[in-house]
Amino acid sequence: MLSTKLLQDKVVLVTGASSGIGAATAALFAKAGANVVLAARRTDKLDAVREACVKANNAGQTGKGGRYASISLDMCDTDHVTKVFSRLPDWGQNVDVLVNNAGLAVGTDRVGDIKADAIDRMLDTNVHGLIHLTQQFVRDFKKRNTGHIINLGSIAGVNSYPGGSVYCASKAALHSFTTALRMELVDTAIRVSEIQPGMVETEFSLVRFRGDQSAADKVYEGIDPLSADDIAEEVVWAASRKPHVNIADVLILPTNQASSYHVSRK
Ligand code: 8X3
Repeated sequence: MLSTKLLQDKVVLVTGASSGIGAATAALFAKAGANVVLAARRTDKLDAVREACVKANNAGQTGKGGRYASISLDMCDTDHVTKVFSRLPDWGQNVDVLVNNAGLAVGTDRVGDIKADAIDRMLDTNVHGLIHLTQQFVRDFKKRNTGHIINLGSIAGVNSYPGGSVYCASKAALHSFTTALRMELVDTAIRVSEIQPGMVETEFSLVRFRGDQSAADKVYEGIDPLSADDIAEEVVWAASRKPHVNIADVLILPTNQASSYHVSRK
């Protein structure tokens, strides 16, 4: 089994930690013996994630980590994002791994019909918020010449599709930003990774279809989609490699998905 030993007692900050990939990732870091700062807009949902972290840490039996903090982070509020350091706990001032997971898609409307608030929410969360937050940590990581930024991209950033113009553009922007950042930091010890999932069954589609469960279910009908845990494993794997190993890009798809357009349903 691959070791996650290098994560023991490290400090990890996960955005969008209240559900789905973020929550699963936080728990898996806790299991590996890391201390985790859970960041989300909906802090009321973080209590359950915190409990899951405690359980996972016990199950991991590393005897390490065990510190968790819940902080509010509204990715659409630039001022709130840029003051993130003031909300970090004392033990979490020196973050080792930043997982930029917060992101969403709103609607499948075609260009011409996309609601202004949907455009703003997607670009503010997936692009602007992520950039503002990353800037805070890059400054700090540079001072300490350490740190790892793991960005959650998407197959949608590789192949765009009709009805996904803004979401796809946001993930393509994330990809370009991540690639340029990796280049800028090439002469440092700071690592920059991007995990690009395909279809993952989480609240993602429910949010996209504004709470319409049957529309959300249709997305995954007849295929065996990825789970939040599948992606958490990739994130934790990337974060736990030796310092000279940078997992640059990981495209992770369900076996019956080959691209945004190639999906085989039973
Ligand atoms: C989500 C993947 O294919 O639904 O990032 O756009 S997809």
